[in-house]
Amino acid sequence: MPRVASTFTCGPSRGVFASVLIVSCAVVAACVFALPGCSKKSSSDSGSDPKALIVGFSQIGAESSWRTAETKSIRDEAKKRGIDLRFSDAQQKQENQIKAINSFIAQKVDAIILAPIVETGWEPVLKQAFAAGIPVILVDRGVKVSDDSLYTSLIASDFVAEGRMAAEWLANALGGTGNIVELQGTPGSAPAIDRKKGFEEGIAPHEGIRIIRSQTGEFTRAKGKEVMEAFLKSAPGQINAVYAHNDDMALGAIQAIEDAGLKPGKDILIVSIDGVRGAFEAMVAGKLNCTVECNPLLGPAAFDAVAKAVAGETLPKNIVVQDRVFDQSTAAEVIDSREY
Ligand code: GZL
Repeated sequence: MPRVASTFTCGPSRGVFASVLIVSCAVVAACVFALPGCSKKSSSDSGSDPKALIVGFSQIGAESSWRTAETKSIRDEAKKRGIDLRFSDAQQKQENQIKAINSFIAQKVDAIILAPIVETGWEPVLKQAFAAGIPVILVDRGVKVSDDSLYTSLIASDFVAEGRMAAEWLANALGGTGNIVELQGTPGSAPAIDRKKGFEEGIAPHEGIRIIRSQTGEFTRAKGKEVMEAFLKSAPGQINAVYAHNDDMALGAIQAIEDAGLKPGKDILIVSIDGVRGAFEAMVAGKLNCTVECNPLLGPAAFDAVAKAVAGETLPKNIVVQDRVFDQSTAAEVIDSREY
C-alpha cells in the first residue's frame, strides 16, 4: 500500500467551468448588490474588525471524535486568519443546517462552509445562497444536486477508496474467507453510502467472504456498541470480523466483544476508518486491527478555498484529501506524531 502524505489533490479541474461559475457568481453578486438595500453588511456591526471576512460554518454536530477534530481545525484556522466565524451546530438535523444557511444569507456573510449531514435536500437553500452571491464550500461530505454550480468546491476524502482499502486489508487478514458484520454510518450520508460501496467492491473478488449483518451505528460509539451486542446475540460464534464505517463505532464494538467474553482483534478482527487517537490506542493494545485514515484537519484548505472564492479566483470542483492505511505493525511508531 503506497504511503501518501496527507495532502490534497485537485479533482478534474474544471477551469473553464469554474471561471464561468466565478463570473456568474460575480455577475449575480453584482446584480444582487446593485438592488436597492442590498449593500454588503459591514462586519463592524458584529463588533469585529470591519475588514475581517465573515464566514458562516454549518457543522453537523459532535457525534464522533473525528467531528470534534474537524470543528477544532475550522475554529482554530478562522482565529489564526482573523476571520469572523459564525458557527452553527445542527445537532444531527438537516433542518437545522438549512435554517443556519438561511440565517447566514440574512447576515450577508462573505462565504459559507457546509458539512452536509446527508447528500440530498440541499437544492433550494443552495439556490438561495447562489442568488445572494455567497460562495458555498463543502467540507468532508458531498451533496447530490442537479447543478453542481450551486456549490463552489468540495474538500473531502474519497470514501469509496477508503472502503476499498479497508476491504483489501481485511480480505488479506482473513485469508480470503470469513463472515463480516458491518456497522454503517449515518443513513443517506456520503461516507456511509460510499464506504459501503467501496468495501463491497473490495471483497467482491473473494467468494469466501460474506457480509452476514449490516446496520447503522450512526457513527457513534454508544450505538456501535448496542448494534454489535445485537449482532453477537443473533449470530453467536459466526462472526469473524467487524467492518465499521468509523473508529468510534469500532471502539463501541470492541466494548461489546469484550463484554461477551471474547478477545477483540484476535477472536474477531476489527477494521474501521478515520484514524483518530482512540483507534491508535486500541491498535497498540491489540484490540483494533486496522484503521484507514480520513483526515479531519480541513481548516487550512477550507479557508484557502474561501479566500480564492471571495477573490473570484478559479477553484477545482473537487479537492480530494489523501488517506493512508495504518495497522498494528505501524501504530506504536506513529501514535505520538498523530495530530488528532
Ligand atoms: C467523514 C465524516 C464522518 C467520519 C465520522 O468525512 O463525515 O463523519 O468518518 C464522522 O467519524 O462522524
